[in-house]
Amino acid sequence: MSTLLTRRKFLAGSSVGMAAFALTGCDLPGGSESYRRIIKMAESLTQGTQRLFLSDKALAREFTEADMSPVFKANGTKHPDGEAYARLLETNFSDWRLVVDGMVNKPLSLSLAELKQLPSRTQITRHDCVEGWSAIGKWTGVPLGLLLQTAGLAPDARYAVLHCADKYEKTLDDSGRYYESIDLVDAFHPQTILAYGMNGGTLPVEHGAPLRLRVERHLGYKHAKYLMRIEIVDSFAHLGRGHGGFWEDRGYEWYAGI
Ligand SMILES: Nc1nc2c(c(=O)[nH]1)N[C@H]1C(S)=C(S)[C@@H](COP(=O)(O)O)O[C@H]1N2
Ligand SMILES: [Mo]
Repeated sequence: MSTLLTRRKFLAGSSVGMAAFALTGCDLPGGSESYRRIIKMAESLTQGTQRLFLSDKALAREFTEADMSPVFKANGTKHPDGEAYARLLETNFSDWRLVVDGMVNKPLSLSLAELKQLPSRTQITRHDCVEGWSAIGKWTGVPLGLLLQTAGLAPDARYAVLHCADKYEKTLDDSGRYYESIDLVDAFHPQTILAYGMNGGTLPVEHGAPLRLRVERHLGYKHAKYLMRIEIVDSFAHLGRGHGGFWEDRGYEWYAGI
């Protein structure tokens, strides 16, 4: 089962091996150190790497512009409460950073402007919510796999945990904060992107600005909005109520495949 996959097994037997993970010491002008490292990584990505990630799982169906829903419902949090988010929004997210840390060799900290300059993917997909509605939308963002390759995963890394800015429920133990987790197969899946664009424009606040996950072969609640931090872990038992996500902690399936 995919959830049992560790990075070690993931890479075992692959001819891509460490070549795709090799970094050169060459400096690029501008941007943060994290940004420069990702740019170098993007240059060294080979077609073999892409095929490695593709071979494991099929792509979710992609649609055409003509299929796009005229109205895409917003669900769950539509505007995070609190001063911290209000301040970020006020300055157009110029002070926001995405942090990638946990079981990585080198943590990353990336501004929205830096994310937007990285290689991107645009996909038109159908979003299915457990509440019984679907909508087809166009998403643009940076492949999560690229960031994880650059950060470099520890041998026992197993999940990417997505920490969000919003508290869906106000609880004393802080378990109301929205979070999600996915395994490494989904994290490196080519359609798994961190989206800053929707339907050809900037990702609106109600849909998760400045950044939200798209993990296309899963139900709506896995697509975490208002991303702040991606933490690589070997277990999510210590997070929230221990089931790997806000809705999982309230009885929903962790895998949530479509
Ligand atoms: N941070 C956060 N992410 C979230 C939610 C939420 O309430 N907070 N709701 C989830 C649910 S149930 C769905 S269906 C989708 C809705 O995404 P949309 O608002 O873009 O339609 O976001 C998911 N991600
Ligand atoms: Mo949902």
